[in-house]
Amino acid sequence: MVPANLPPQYIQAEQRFREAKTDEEKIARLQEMLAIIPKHKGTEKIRADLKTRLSRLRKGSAKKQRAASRRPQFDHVEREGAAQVALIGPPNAGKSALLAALTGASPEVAPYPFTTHRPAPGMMPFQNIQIQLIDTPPIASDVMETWLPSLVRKVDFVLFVVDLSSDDILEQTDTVVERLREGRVELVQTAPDDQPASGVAAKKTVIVANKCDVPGSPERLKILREFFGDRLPLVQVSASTGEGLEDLRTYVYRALEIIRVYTKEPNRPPDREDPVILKRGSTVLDAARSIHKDFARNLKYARIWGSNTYDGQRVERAHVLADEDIIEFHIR
Ligand SMILES: Nc1nc2c(ncn2[C@@H]2O[C@H](COP(=O)(O)OP(=O)(O)OP(=O)(O)O)[C@@H](O)[C@H]2O)c(=O)[nH]1
Ligand SMILES: [Mg+2]
Repeated sequence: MVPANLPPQYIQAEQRFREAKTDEEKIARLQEMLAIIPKHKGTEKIRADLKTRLSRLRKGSAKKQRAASRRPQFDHVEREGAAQVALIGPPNAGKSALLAALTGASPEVAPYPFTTHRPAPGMMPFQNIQIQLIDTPPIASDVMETWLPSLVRKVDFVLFVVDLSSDDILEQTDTVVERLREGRVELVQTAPDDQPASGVAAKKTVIVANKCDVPGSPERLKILREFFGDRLPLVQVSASTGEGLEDLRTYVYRALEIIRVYTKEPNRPPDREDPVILKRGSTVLDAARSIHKDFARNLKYARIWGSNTYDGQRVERAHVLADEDIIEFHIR
């Protein structure tokens, strides 16, 4: 007998379950139904039934996973722009909404969890450069795409989006940290320069506390800060109202530790449209190398216009460049 008092969210989730095509999607939907269904005597049978279906699907899906190496692995997104940054986090935190707000891309945003299934890139403008952001599927205690940690390993920076409208914010945040750790990715405040190809990868991360527009968010932010504040830096934003998004762009640019350098030819103005992107600490020689290796070999000296030099100052190959320096190469 079906009890008549199932909430409308459950009926909707059930509808989505029926529309689900892949096993992973079905698993996610069943979990959603289990999370929504009221827990009392009247729903006991349904819950037991849901659990059985879930465990059957999981077994089947594990078997399929072992068998099918043809199963798509989305751990690689073609790099574009000045850097690659991943948006990760628990279900429904607003990762896709943030991608849309920051890049103008239009991923699927929905009021229920487990909406995103594949990495979706978009380009975020910052001043005169573009930074690639990648939206990813959610991480929860029992759902994480197998390829996700490996995608996170490859990015330059991580935006760890958490949900200020959720009462489970601490638990959700912890779960993401733990699950990635199992995937040998450690989210850290500052990462060392040289990362191992295998083993644990330390990824520079900021917690982006999203939905700061909702009631109760200041209190949840405070709790979040208490528990995670000394491990990871934290910024608050709202993808809905746009609050904090401009600061977030600047934050990302600074965190990437990159500089922009403009090249010019003698007696010509510099090209400010298309800067050369270099790691902070790069030298004149590094800049020449990034343009062409012959260029580096034949480089005699350079002239610099910028904040740390006087205009047109002649510098040697080992001179360290600053953000927005203009550089004129002189070749033998
Ligand atoms: N109030 C408020 N709601 C938001 C904000 N950002 C996102 N939302 C809502 O939160 C819900 C989930 O947003 P999504 O962007 O789909 O979340 P997600 O993290 O991509 O979810 P998954 O793909 O399922 O992991 C949607 O209903 C959004 O409209 C925000 O800043 N404030
Ligand atoms: Mg999403």
